[in-house]
Amino acid sequence: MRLRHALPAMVFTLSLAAAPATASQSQHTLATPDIPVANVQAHLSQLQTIARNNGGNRAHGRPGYKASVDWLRAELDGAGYRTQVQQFSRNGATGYNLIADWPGGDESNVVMAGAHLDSVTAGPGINDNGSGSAALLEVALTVARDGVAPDKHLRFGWWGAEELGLVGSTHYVDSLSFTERSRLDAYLNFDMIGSPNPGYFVYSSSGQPSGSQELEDLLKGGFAARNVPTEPISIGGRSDHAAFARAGVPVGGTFSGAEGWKSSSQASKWGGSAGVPFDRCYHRSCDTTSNINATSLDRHTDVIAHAIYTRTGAAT
Ligand code: DPN
Ligand code: CA
Ligand code: ZN
Repeated sequence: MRLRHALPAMVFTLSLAAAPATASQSQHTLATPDIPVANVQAHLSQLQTIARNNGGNRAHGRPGYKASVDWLRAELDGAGYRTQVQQFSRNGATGYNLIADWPGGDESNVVMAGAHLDSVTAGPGINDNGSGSAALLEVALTVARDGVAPDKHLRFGWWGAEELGLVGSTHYVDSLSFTERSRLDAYLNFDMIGSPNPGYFVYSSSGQPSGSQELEDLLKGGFAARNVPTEPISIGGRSDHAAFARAGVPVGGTFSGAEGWKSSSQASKWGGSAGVPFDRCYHRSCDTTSNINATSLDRHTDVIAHAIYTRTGAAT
């Protein structure tokens, strides 16, 4: 009799002890979110309105850039991010980086994702790079809505003056101490992800300083899970991952194509038109919300969320 009573008591004790572990585990195994593309498109409309109200662009040193930073910062502050605006100066004008930290996680293991927020002066810069900027904003808001508590610390960066030669991101990396740099576990870059004649490119880790096979596989795996074929691409020094790579931080990213032309084999696997650019409005006034392929924007955004949730330990 004693034994038969003792057994259920022991099971009861074990299950009590296991309960908190199960609760915290369920936070760590949150499914990768499926981000509604309409939310990302709404941010792009906002950026286009900001450009329209400020002389047609969101370029460094122009009022449309600062208005973009102010809007983005308010969105992130409202969601519970710790935000900072970092200033620099270039060509006689003040530039701004916006850094947003999600409170919590291991600050000696920081996963950082970034996108440049400035446009060229020719137009509103909705694909280049409203798209990467809006996708990161929506992923950040999703993290907040989900109440995600990742193992690693999560930080987002929106860079100024990329179009003048990667100025903002370089300034940010230069501003970090050796210790702060060594705490960066990864830097993921998103520059043009909604191209109207889209490709599905993942930054190649080979031949890229600080290229990371792990990050390349993580991003490729995100597309593969959605049955989207990818190609590796060598971006070299053409976007904001470059300064992080030089500092020895593992880098990766995705890209839907700029002025280059889609080949016929690319058109057969991805659809769209061969023999024309991925983005015929690259750096032109027609880079508006009409210059966005919603399927590309949706897929890249979902893959960004997958990579961020997985790399930080928010999802497994
Ligand atoms: N650096 C981009 C721009 O802002 O013009 C274009 C680009 C991005 C080109 C990534 C190639 C690869
Ligand atoms: Ca989606
Ligand atoms: Zn760009």
